[in-house]
Amino acid sequence: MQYEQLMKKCIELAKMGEGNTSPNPLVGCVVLNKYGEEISTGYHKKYGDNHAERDALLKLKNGEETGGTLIVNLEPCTHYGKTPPCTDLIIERGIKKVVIGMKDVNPIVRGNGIEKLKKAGIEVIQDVLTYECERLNEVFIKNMTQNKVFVALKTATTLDGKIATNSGSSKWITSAKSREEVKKIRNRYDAILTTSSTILADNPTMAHQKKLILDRKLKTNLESPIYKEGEIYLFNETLDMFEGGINFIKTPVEDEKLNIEFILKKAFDLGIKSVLVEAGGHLNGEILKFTDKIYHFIAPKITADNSSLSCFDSRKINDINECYNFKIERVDIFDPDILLTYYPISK
Ligand code: AOF
Ligand code: ZN
Repeated sequence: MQYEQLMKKCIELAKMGEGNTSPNPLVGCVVLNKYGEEISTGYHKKYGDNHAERDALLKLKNGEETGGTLIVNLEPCTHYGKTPPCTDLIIERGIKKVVIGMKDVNPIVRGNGIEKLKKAGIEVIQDVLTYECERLNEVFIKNMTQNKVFVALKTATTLDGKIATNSGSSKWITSAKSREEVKKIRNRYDAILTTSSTILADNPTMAHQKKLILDRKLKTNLESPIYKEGEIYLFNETLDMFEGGINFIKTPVEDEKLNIEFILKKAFDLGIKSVLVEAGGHLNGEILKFTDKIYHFIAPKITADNSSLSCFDSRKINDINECYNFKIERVDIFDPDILLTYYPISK
């Protein structure tokens, strides 16, 4: 109980690295002296930089951490990677107690960190705010345990689940505040994923350093704003080449659709650990079964028009029990809209 507030602080510190640590985890750390007073904090700022524990400990120069406590959301590492093992530094600095949010899922660490600390006579307290720590590193966990890309999806709809009218009019359903939040969400993921239909309908820029574009028949104009910046991966049914700054990737087709499993596997092979899908109802519906998390903005508007376009639209079902089911994790307000964050129930 007494360490929950400090673990929350580690999580907040860790989030300062959001968008910069991939493929590594988000980690924050707090150090207390032997009297229980906070004397240092640290976090993993970007890939290749010091781990959070090292960042926090190296700020201390006078030995005031001797006999103290270190709180960290992820089990400290034991391997020589970009930096020497954090466990060694923790032991060297005379820390007496280590409080950990979750075990590391990285097979080269998993459990070894805890064991090494205990062998050195350090008291280890485990599983403090584990659920929150696991959510914080949900991308890292999926990558490490399943060797797959984490798929998040963002949609913005009216109260009746529509993303545009039948003629494609969609600007803007949600408020400027919501659209600002979308930029922050994008920053959490390695790449965005969209389709030719969205490009042809909205001609968006979708600022991001990596973009996966699904355009089976290469219908989009390569001069469109979306192609102007970032690394582009253009999944299509014919071309396999690198030209004009674009990676064309020939993709298998089934039922006149590009094979999504192939695309997601390819992305992972390319070192893309997470994607944010920002597309229309057809792709959203198709990719739903591969989706790990949904950000759903809802504006207090109703089209009351059945021919308006729906946010998930890829099949016909007869039995209501065939629905995809979710657990709503959060409700945030971006006045006057809400943002629902939800997860598929089976995950
Ligand atoms: C981090 N930051 O604060 C902690 C990590 O690529 P390396 O050599 O830096 O090692 C990355 C692994 O280290 C990572 O997969 C995780 O298991 C462990 N802990 N990593 O990047 C940190 N504490
Ligand atoms: Zn480490």
